[in-house]
Amino acid sequence: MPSKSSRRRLERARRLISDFLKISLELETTLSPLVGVKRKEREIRVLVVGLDNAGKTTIVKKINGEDISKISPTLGFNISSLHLNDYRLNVWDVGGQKTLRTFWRNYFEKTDALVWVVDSTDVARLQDCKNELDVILKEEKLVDASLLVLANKQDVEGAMSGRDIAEALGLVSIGSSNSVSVSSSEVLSGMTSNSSKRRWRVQKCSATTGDGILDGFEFITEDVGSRMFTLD
Ligand SMILES: Nc1nc2c(ncn2[C@@H]2O[C@H](COP(=O)(O)OP(=O)(O)O)[C@@H](O)[C@H]2O)c(=O)[nH]1
Ligand SMILES: [Mg+2]
Repeated sequence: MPSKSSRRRLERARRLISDFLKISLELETTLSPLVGVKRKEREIRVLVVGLDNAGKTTIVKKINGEDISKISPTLGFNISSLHLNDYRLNVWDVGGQKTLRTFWRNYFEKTDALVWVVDSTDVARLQDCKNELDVILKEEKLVDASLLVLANKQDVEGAMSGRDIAEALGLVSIGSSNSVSVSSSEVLSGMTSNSSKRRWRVQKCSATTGDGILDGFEFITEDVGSRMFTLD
């Protein structure tokens, strides 16, 4: 149980984050001409979530070209910007520890794509990982967001395969291949089976070597791009 004072601190942090997000969203709306600019600039808002220790911060720092040798657990959030295929991806990395997961909903507003990072070596927490993903996928504000699952830490021997992870997360029903395609590099993709038309992809990657990360983000530019910017 967190102590009373740390609960108070968490509550204060939650309020601050929430106020900050409200102000930034209001600014975006008030300065309506900027919305036009936003469309021209082809901005995509990406939320990176997943259990703590999955490698979220390492992934975000790696795409930013930052030093990944000293990364400590994320208590608040990191924002970074990635230019890819004529899009600007604003990438939000949010702390994933159990006590911080209640803050995730502060970031859902206007999210175009969800990146769910999985530690492919953490078999013990795979069920926990599925449960948290199920909760987040039910969020009203995220029904249209594309889903990229990054099966991270593939550089570690014995890491689970993309298919193992897709099955464990319930994206692929075991023994069935309905609406799932598997490419030669073992990238799995499909649509979720609920009423939303969410497209997903499971991409193997390693934040340490950088392998697979940009391939995953390419899916976001393709999928969000085809949904949002077809009139441009
Ligand atoms: N071997 C390996 N370790 C990784 C990889 N990605 C992250 N890590 C390590 O996993 C730990 C947690 O990473 P971090 O980015 O803080 O995870 P977060 O809690 O999801 O933000 C750190 O010790 C990282 O160095 C990876 O692809 N391979
Ligand atoms: Mg982190």
